[in-house]
Amino acid sequence: MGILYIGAELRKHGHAVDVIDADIDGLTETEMADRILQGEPDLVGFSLMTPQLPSTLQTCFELKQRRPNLPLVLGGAHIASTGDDVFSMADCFDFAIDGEGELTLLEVCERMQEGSLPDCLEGVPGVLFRDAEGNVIRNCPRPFYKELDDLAPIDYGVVDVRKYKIPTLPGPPVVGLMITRGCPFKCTYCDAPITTGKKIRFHSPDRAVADIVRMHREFGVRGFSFRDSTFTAKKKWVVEFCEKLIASGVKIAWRCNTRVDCVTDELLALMKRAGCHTINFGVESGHPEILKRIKKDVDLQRIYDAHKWTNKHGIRTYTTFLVGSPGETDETIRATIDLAKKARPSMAMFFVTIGYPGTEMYTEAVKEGLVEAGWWREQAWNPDKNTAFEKRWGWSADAGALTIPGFDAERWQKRATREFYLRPRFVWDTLVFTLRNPYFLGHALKLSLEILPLHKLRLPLQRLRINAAHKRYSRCPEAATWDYHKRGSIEAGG
Ligand code: B12
Ligand code: SF4
Repeated sequence: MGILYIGAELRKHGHAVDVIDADIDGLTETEMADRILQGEPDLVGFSLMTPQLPSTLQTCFELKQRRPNLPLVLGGAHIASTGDDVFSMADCFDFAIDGEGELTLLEVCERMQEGSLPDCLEGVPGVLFRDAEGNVIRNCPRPFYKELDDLAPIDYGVVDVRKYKIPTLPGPPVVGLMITRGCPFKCTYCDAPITTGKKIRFHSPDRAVADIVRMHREFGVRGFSFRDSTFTAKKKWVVEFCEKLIASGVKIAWRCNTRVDCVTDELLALMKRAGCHTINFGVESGHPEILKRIKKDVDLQRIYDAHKWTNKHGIRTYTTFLVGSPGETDETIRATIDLAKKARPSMAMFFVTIGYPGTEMYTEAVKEGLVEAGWWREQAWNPDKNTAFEKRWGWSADAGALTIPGFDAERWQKRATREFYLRPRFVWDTLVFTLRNPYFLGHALKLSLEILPLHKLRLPLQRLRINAAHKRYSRCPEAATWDYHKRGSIEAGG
């Protein structure tokens, strides 16, 4: 999504932009490099989260082999959380951008028209680069933008919007939107305040609604996924936004992420009237000690209340939990599973806790020997370890998972998923919902295939599916041992 915002800003200033979504198109690194070169670009930018590091470096490496002088730039959450670390891993890219990229990349593009790399990067805030002598230079950071409305609206015109969907929302197309940036909370496992700032910044409700209406009219978008870290952090803003959305008359379904202590019964009623279809509550644990330790300061009663109100208003709840946070034991995870069943979210996901770089949890886990320092340097995709669920959603990672002594996170993850989904209450709720909302049928069927122990039978059809997923997700098998420091020899070899 970040890259679509950057693309919009560049286009606004007259630059031609092409966006390739390797995840949506299921491209391997070589296919990605082919597609990039077909477009004959002057500059190529990659957006990467930590799990995408091996795959991105592999693509850069292939591009440098084939076109050594093509400038390549890295940006995104991984760079924001690790800074210049990537320079010590590889030199198959030219520079990197830390933080929000719209204005930084625009400035770089403009400088590149007059000067050449790397000199033209000197002094551009937010840029990290290697100078002519090979020293890594870290320019001063660029402050987070204060006025989001000054940025160009996200531009979905550069991708095939029909490919974007979320199985739990009516569509396609269903597109992502980021109406606010930043998060004031302090959850120890979360990277969002680092990558987007600790102070929350807002688009004006007028601008947000105008963007939605435009996308609805221009691309027929019916479903929106608001990816904001904590969408309802400021109640007054949400009320104004919902009222304006209702007044616009546009009929859309949307989902958002928030915390249980940032919703009220009254606010949820208004959100429902404005088209809110699903809320993703990040609950993480059902045990007060773990909640305290990960600095998710909410009390258990609030978790139940928020689910009760949300369900009452007919908004679906999609609730996420962590398995294997520091201090986790069989007893604390049992409390989490029991809470998940009792709170009755429409869907629940149980993720093995990962210590992402830059987070407080990472620092704590390294100190306590729960994760290896710099684990991302050695990571590789492990298609067999990720659940079918995660694979289909296109997001999966197992590197960086914490090792909690005496606790088997993977086993508990599977058990929690089975216990949650294989309950008569869940089956009944989902059946009723599917009968009322036929679009959900496909998803409900897939869900049953993934959750029921049927997959153990390895039906021929399923084996085909698993093989296809394997091909798609087993990107870059050599990544763990790959030596990306090969540009010099490539250049020497012509
Ligand atoms: C939306 C979202 C998703 C979506 C879509 C992601 C996408 N590709 O667009 C989905 C649901 C698919 C997703 C999945 C995952 N996500 Co996510 N996601 C987010 C979320 C909520 C918002 C990101 C966003 O779009 N922001 C809006 C834009 C404007 O900001 P941005 O992306 O940061 O981009 C700006 C800058 O980073 C920079 N930039 C970005 N790319 C580039 C590229 C270039 C060339 C340049 C110059 C600059 C630049 O400029 C952009 C504009 O200002 C963030 C949390 C948050 N609130 O920030 C987590 C977050 C980015 N996700 C995270 C993670 C870990 C994941 C997963 C790995 C989870 C998992 N374990 O499976 C997966 C990985 C997916 C994959 N295929 O590999 C972490 C990243 C931590 C890290 N160190 O990498 C975050 C920070 C949340 C967290 N856990 O703390 N995610
Ligand atoms: S988990 Fe949610 S509430 Fe906590 S810091 Fe991250 S985005 Fe904010």
